[in-house]
Amino acid sequence: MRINKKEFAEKLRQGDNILILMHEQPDGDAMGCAYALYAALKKLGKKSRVSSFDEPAHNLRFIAADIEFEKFEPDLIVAVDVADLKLLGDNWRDYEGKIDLCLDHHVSNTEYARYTFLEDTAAASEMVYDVIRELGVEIDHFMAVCIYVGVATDTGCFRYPNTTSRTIRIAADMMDKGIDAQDINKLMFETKTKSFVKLEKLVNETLELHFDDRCAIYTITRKMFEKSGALESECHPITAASRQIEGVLVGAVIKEQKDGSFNISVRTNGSLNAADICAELGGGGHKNASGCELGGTLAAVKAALLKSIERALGIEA
Ligand SMILES: [Mn+2]
Repeated sequence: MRINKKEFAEKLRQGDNILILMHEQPDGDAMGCAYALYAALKKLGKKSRVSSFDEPAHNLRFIAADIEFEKFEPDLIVAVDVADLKLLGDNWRDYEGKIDLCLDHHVSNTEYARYTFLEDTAAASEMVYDVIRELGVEIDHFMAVCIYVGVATDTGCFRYPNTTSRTIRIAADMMDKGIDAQDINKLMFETKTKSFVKLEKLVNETLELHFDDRCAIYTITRKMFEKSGALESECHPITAASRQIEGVLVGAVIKEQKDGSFNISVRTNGSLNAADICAELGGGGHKNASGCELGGTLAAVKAALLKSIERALGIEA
């Protein structure tokens, strides 16, 4: 059932021991949402903890660094920025039918939770900002850092087409709380690990251009991860790079997963709909940023992806 921010805040108020779940390989928005909400609930005197299947990326660990969670049996389970239960990770079945609340900004949300608060915002952290205000909790420095990290991540540091004036107003509000936005931006957007640079070099060799150079595809194999020592959680800049090539309307990254299947990230420019491209392949997401997962050989996966992209580009088969 769909609920609004007021009802979402009300349901949170009813819980005492609240477990917050993030998707696997949590990104800045997932971390921002979860930890800002956690901090707000603590302010209300509730027990809370954040849980995720994977460790956050190296450049996001500072958020959780000083936090020690208490142990408790949850009476309320909340998922934030999680479009589909399966995105919780390999143990997703443990939570089947058990998610009470979901706060999310993916229009493809499968409404797996009892109550879903869904808006089409640039970052889910914008919604958490609203909820914290609805709860009547004052946003402190830590929450401000979390929310800033969230909105900055999902807007590519305020450059992606999903960025709205409201996103920037929220970021400005967080800066007024005294956060060092420059420091956070440097860590998140201007710093690469050496292992990532090695991975980038290998991945650049895989670039393929299709459909009169309007489509760019990069491939990342397990071997490349092994060779470079880079982590999966570091791959976001490669995904972003796929649509940065001049004239490219759709960029995609095909990433081999540990179980041999493939994770596909699709990014589009302008009016081309990435969610439509991924929906045909069983996935979904946002208009300019979506994803899906496919089994089979790399060649078969690439062929299926190209077919869907071809259709989106309106090319006759
Ligand atoms: Mn998000």
